[in-house]
Amino acid sequence: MKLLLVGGFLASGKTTAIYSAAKLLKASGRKAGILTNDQGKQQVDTGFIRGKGFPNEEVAGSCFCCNFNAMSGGIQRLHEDIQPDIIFAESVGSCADLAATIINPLLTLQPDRYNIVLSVFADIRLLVAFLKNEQPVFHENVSYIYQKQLDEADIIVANKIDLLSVPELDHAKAVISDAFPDKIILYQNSLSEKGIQHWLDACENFHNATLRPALNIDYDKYGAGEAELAWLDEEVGIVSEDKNAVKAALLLADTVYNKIKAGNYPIGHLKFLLDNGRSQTKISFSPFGDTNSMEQHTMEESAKAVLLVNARVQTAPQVLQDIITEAIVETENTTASKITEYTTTAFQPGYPRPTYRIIA
Ligand SMILES: Nc1nc2c(ncn2[C@@H]2O[C@H](COP(=O)(O)OP(=O)(O)O)[C@@H](O)[C@H]2O)c(=O)[nH]1
Ligand SMILES: [Mg+2]
Repeated sequence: MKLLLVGGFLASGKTTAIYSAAKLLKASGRKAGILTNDQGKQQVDTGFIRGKGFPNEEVAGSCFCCNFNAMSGGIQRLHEDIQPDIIFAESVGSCADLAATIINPLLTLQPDRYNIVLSVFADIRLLVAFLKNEQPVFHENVSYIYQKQLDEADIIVANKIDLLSVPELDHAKAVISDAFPDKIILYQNSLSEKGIQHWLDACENFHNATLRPALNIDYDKYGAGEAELAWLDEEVGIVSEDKNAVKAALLLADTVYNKIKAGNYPIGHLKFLLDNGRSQTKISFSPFGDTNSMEQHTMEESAKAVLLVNARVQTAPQVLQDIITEAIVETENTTASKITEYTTTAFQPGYPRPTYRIIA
């Protein structure tokens, strides 16, 4: 079974690429199953993938490596339920050491079953800034995770090349190929079918059934990196007598983003799933995210909407909780809407304790 394990930092474009690849495969009569993952329990990515109608299993409340059995169970269920040609498994963006904790255990437990490729995605702008060590965006322990993710890749996907000019891309290619002379590197635009097809072809052509070498990783530093980041998951309901619940939801998203920016808290990924009862849209702000959701989205207006917030930001959980509370009050006042918090959790990921760690 072909298992495409898709790792890489927060907001690097993993879900976008998986969704586009699954669509392409479907168009050519092939079936994809998708396993989503996050330490949070209410995942924008899971809602997005299910909303698009793709077969999905989810590992929630833990990364894959710390709940290996949930991950392998999810793969097994996808296999039994839909007999997919390919399974995509997207690991949470703060996770590293996947070769030793996921690939090697799968290859050891069922040696003849899996044909695994680990693609590690990176936003090409962040990758170049990281490699040139220019004004680090994140704490050094977070950057440590970033480095370790790249070190163990079978394929590095330097993504979002459409956001660079031709000279910038040439420069980026020189910096990246210099840093990873022995790796397969794809320079990709995941918004283009051609880019996605090229990635799928590279994964199809990659074969390595042997145990991967051990990554030299200091778990205390890795754990400290994860602890620098705060997670907030919150679902709110918006009711508007003036039938502008969508506008209120978009304003809430922008207000949360602007407050995080104003506090200078580096954004790993700030994402929202907006549902007006008839359709859904995903809104994303990344470390370089200067997207304004009000300009981007033209969803049909509605008297009611539900907004799921997933914020992964370098700060303390309470800071995120306060920001969302303030943003709700401001949005209610500006739009004359009523916003109810249905569920909320804010936390830091715990120390990584993998179920298995098998080294070659
Ligand atoms: N311009 C551009 N944006 C991209 C590309 N790939 C992903 N994105 C955007 O990057 C953001 C984060 O993408 P997502 O797939 O959710 O990242 P993940 O956290 O790694 O799963 C979203 O706004 C995507 O639309 C790309 O190749 N080009
Ligand atoms: Mg994702």
